[in-house]
Parts: sequence; C-alpha cells; structure tokens
Amino acid sequence: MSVEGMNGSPGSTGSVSSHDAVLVGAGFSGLYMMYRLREELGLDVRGFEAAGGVGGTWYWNRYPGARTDSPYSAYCFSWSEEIAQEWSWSERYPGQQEVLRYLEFVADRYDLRRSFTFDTRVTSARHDEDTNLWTVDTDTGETVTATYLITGVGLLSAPNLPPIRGLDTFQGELVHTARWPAAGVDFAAKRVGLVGTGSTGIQILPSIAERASSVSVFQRTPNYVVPTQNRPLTDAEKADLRARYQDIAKQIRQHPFAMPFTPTGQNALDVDEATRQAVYEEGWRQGGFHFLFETFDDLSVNEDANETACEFIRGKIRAAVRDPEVAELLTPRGYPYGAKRPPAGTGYYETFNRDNVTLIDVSDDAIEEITPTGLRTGTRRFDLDVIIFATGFDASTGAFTRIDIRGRGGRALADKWRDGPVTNLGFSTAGFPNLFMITGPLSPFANIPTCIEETVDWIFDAISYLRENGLTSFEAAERGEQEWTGHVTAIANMITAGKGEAVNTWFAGANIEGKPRAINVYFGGANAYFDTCRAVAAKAYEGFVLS
Ligand code: NA7
Repeated sequence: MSVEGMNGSPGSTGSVSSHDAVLVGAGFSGLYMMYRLREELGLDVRGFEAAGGVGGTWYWNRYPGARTDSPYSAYCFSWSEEIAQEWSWSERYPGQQEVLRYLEFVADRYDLRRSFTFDTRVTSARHDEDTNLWTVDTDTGETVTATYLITGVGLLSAPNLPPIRGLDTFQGELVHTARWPAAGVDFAAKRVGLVGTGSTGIQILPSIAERASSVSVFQRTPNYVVPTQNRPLTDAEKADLRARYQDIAKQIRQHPFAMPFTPTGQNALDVDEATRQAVYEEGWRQGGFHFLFETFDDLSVNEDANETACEFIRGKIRAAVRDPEVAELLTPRGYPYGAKRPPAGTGYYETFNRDNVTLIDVSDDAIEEITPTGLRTGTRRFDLDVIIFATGFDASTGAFTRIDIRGRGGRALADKWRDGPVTNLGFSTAGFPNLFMITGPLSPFANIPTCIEETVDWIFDAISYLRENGLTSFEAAERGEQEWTGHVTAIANMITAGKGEAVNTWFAGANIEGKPRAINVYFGGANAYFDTCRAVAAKAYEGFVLS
C-alpha cells in the first residue's frame, strides 16, 4: 500500500500556464481562499487537489465512526449568509459524510470546483528570484507558474504509516484510516487488527467491533477518553444557529481554543472534593471538549489540578470495563490529560466488554513485523484478515516537507525546518517569498475552521495590501520569525500540552521516528493569536518584509 502520491493520472499538458496564484488543497482552507481571491479580488487562481474531490480531511478520513470533536456550531464557516441559512446540521458532532456533504455544498454554492484540478498532487515548487514567480510541478506532469503560492494542505493530512518490516507482505487487507477506501472495508466474519488508540482508533473501534468476528486492539499508550455525547440536534438548536451564527462566531473567536464555550473562572484546586467531583460529572455529561474547557481553568496549566481530572477519568474507566486487568491496561498514567490531543469516543471503553474484542499491550512488546498472515510482536503472533493502521499523521510540517519546496537560492524548506518549523505567525517563513500558509506550522491548536477563516482573511488582506501598494514580495522577516518561534516554544514549555514529548504527541513531532522534536502548534490561545495577527497587519505587517 502506498499512502501518498497515489492519485495522479499520467499525462502532461506540455505547456506552462501562468497564474496569479497557485492554491494547494480543496478542504476548508482551499475553498474559502479560492472564494475570496477569485470572487473578491478577481485573481486567476489555479487550485490543485490530490483527492478526487473537495473536502480535504473529510474526503480522506472516511473510516466508520469518523466525526468532528468540535460542536456543529463551531465546525463550520461563518463568512457566508447563504451557507448559514441554507445549510442545516443534523447532529451535535457531525459525522464524516455530513461534513463532506457540507463542503461539497459550499463548493457548489459558489461554483468553486471549476478552479481546482483534482486527482493531481503538487510534487515540487521553486521560487525564481529573477522573475519573482513560483514554478509548481504536479504528479500528472503539468507545470504552472504563479506569483503567490498558497497552501491549504492541512495540519493533519500526511498519513503516518510506521516503518514496520513486512508491510508489503501481508496477504489480507491493510488500510490506513486516512486513506480509507471509498468502497469501504468489509469486516463481516473477519479477524481485524487495529493498530493505534488515538482519536481515530477510539472513533473507529466500536463500529468495527459490531461487524468483525474479532478485533485485536494493539495499544502502545492508553488515552484519556471522554464520551462524545453526540445526539441529533433539535429544530430549536438548528434555528438558533441560523439566527445567531455571527454572534456565535464572535464568541468562538474570543475563546482560547476557538470553541463556543466560556472559561469557567474556577480552579480545580480552589474547590472542595465534592464540588470538584460534581463539576467533573457535569463536564462528563456534557462530553467532549466540554470536559477539558468547561470544568476548571487550571487543568491546562497546573499539573496537580490536571491530576484531579485524570483520577476522575481513571474512575470512569474502572466503572465501564468489567475485567479489572483490561481496565488497568486501558488506564493512562504518568502523563497529564491534554499532553496528547484529548480524544472523544462513543462507547469506547464499553467495547472492551465484548467477547470479540481483545486488548493487546504493545508498550513493552512492540509490533516487530507484518507477516503474510498477520503480525508479530516481540513475543506473540496474530493471525489477521484485515490490519487497520490508525497511526496518525506527520502533523503540521509533514504536508510541506512531502512537497519539494525551494525558496531563495534553491534552499529546501525541509532543510530550513530540519530542527523544527520556523515561521512568523504560521503564515510565512523567511527565504520563501510569496509563500502563504493557511494555518501553517506554529499557528494555533484550536478549532480548525475558525483558525482557517481567520488566517484566510489575513492572507487575503496581505495580498490585497501588496497589490494596492504596488508591492511584489512578502515574506517573514528573520527576526519576526525567530521571535514568534521562540514565543511559541516558551508557551509550550509552560503548559501541560507541552509535556507530551514522553508520550509521542504529534504536538511536538514526537510521533514520527526521526522527526525533530519541536513544537508544531501555538498554545497561547487562538483569541490572543487573532488579536496579534490583526495588530501586525495594522502596523503594515511588522515582522514581515514587503518589497
Ligand atoms: P494519533 O493521535 O497520532 O494516534 C496514533 C496512534 O497510533 C497512537 O495510539 C500511537 O501510539 C499509535 N501508534 C503509532 N505508531 C505505532 C506503532 N508503531 N505501534 C503501535 N502503535 C502505534 O493519530 P490519530 O489519527 O488517532 O489522531 C490524529 C488527529 O486527528 C487527532 O489529534 C485529532 O486532531 C484528529 P502512541 O500513543 O504513539 O504510543
């Protein structure tokens, strides 16, 4: 199985077309950016998308159980009155098919598909100082040039297939959840191996367990799983979103994680035990990110406070899982809640009570080899018909370094970021003129559609500013990017989410063998970040070089 570069249909146009902008990706980022540049600035924008259609994350991650962890009112656009009035979500946490339909609806509503070439992966891009143009190559053999290179390639889009020996030898079906076959996978009467217990493994397990003859779950690190508490929306909730979507979007922009929540102003260590338990019970009943963000404000900054939340979740695991040994194996210890990206699940722990589900601890007995008939750890062999890799992504920088991007003097972006990403506000990196990154490395970890809207708007304003002022080049100043990168790193060192290196978190690049250990995302608050971005633009893009 190949998990990248698999979509190109061969053939070449032979000629080199020239455009104002090349836009990579047709997910939330690419669609909105395309709309603004094409409809409002009248630019000639050429979009490329590796997938066969729009949707980005929601095109690829079609595994059963895939759904948003952000609530419906946050996981959508707020820039369009038409979209807000004409679209209606059906569930509190929309499933993959519904989010994909939403993005298809947006694309059709504004006739955006015609500006994208699908089934076409951008393979390389190089900046020419003499012409001030980017030359962009694709895997279909087409080459184009453009003034601006804009990436909407996603934070979690480059799949991570761990380099385990024998991957190609397996005679059954081997799939990565982020390259789920459109036709689905038939689990009926199959012995399934599931590798990975992050957000994805947690979402997919219950639905496979219902269909397969057996599921062996290979767990390296147990997670703190809070119930999603998904349910259908009421008509009143749907009407409320239509009526108040702009107010809701404003509220979301003021939240550190761009969620429709309000910090409680209450610390876990300032209340008595009974109050603390009652607050956690209510957070659990609300589910998902409510548990982290609407219980106590000190969970993200104080490890003792955080430990009280961990203990509460451990109690819930013991209560849900009948076999005490399995419960203990599922119980996370030794790292704070939030150090790994907090997952949400539906019936996850209860699934381990089923007779056809077995938990296999591979923390000290690693998967060493995929064999023709299954897999082998250091001490055991497993016969399997299907192996599912829910092993995550080469996050943040992975989607960039898999493209050969070369800036001034032919310098490769992968080389510039060999010790970790360096950007100013996630938008731009010095030495790569007119490369604009939508939610690029070192932009906030927060509800993604909100971050996308804000960063698309910022890039749109920057390009408008260039054109209005007769300027042709935009890039991060070295000092600007050093200050921002230093700030992002300093914040990460202060909070629980920055303590995840020991547990392989993608936040720190620690889930990929050989990847530099460096923070990938900003934890200083999306709200603070949006304010900073606006202030920088108001000061004629201080920290960037415009010429
Ligand atoms: P994650 O959160 O990176 O989880 C990947 C899982 O795969 C995690 O449990 C890993 O264990 C496990 N893994 C990775 N490699 C191996 C090997 N070689 N052997 C055993 N287990 C392995 O990815 P997800 O797709 O679940 O979620 C990514 C994001 O998507 C999520 O943060 C949301 O934003 C949506 P580990 O914990 O490293 O020990």
